[in-house]
Amino acid sequence: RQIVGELREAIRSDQLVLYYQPIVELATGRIEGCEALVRWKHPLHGLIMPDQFIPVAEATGLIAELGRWVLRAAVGQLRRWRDAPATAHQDFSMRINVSAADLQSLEFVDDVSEALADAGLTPASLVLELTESAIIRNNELDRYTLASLHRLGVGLEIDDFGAGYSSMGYLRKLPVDRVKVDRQFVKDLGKDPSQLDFLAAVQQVIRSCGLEGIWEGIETAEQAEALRSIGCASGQGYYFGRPLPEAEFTEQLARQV
Ligand code: G
Ligand code: G
Ligand code: MN
Ligand code: NA
Repeated sequence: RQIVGELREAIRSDQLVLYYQPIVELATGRIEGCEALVRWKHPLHGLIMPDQFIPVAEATGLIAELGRWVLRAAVGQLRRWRDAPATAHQDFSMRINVSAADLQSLEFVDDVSEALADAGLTPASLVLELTESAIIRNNELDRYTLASLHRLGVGLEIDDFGAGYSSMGYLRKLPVDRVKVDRQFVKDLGKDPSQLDFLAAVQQVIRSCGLEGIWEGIETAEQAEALRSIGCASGQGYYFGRPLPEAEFTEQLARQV
């Protein structure tokens, strides 16, 4: 279809743009990292959200090229923030969303490694977010890629945890270090008093597996405080900041340093 050609052209002519959403340390409010979220600045249709074109990219094989663009752009941005005195932040990490198809690509690990080396960044400054559905397929190539990425030293995070048919079993087996809990769990906070007990139990499971939890979809101060009160370390959501273009996010970062 026409959109496929346009998207290919968009990747090559830099019509894609990254927005950045803060990830915050709940105890202090400090921005500890950000998630890069891609948008398409279409010359005629304006800003197009990823749910409108990521599925197209995945269905047509363009996702590999798109993923490489996102990787390069995100790593380059982190380099710029590290170099600017106002934002030079020692343990600030960049997160990117990785598609299931990326794990199937034999070059993916080399792409990540080269992008980091070219930008002069340590692997630990990059975290890859992988959806449960991508991880759970659990085939040989995925396992090999995950193990290689883990060995390289980039952070590996399960995204949208609990959104699908989650299996607790894999939390202990996979070489991941973080779990981002799906926002539906936080959304239900306040509806029912037992929901906080439930979230505390989820948090315990994550901890007992030696993993770090990141809680997403935090939209109010009450939600942030409730999560902090049960010992959750990190959060993300509109309460702390919406995804913002480079200039605005840079201001938000610079303000706190
Ligand atoms: O950005 P939004 O705020 O609308 O994100 C919608 C969805 O698109 C999310 O599920 C997110 O994981 C996905 N997404 C956003 N940016 C990227 C990206 O760079 N690569 C991939 N594969 N998915 C992305
Ligand atoms: O699926 P993934 O977690 O990668 O993508 C993040 C998506 O969640 C983006 O579409 C982003 O805009 C959205 N998002 C981020 N914070 C909030 C929030 O507090 N509430 C809601 N409803 N959506 C959010
Ligand atoms: Mn994500
Ligand atoms: Na998510």
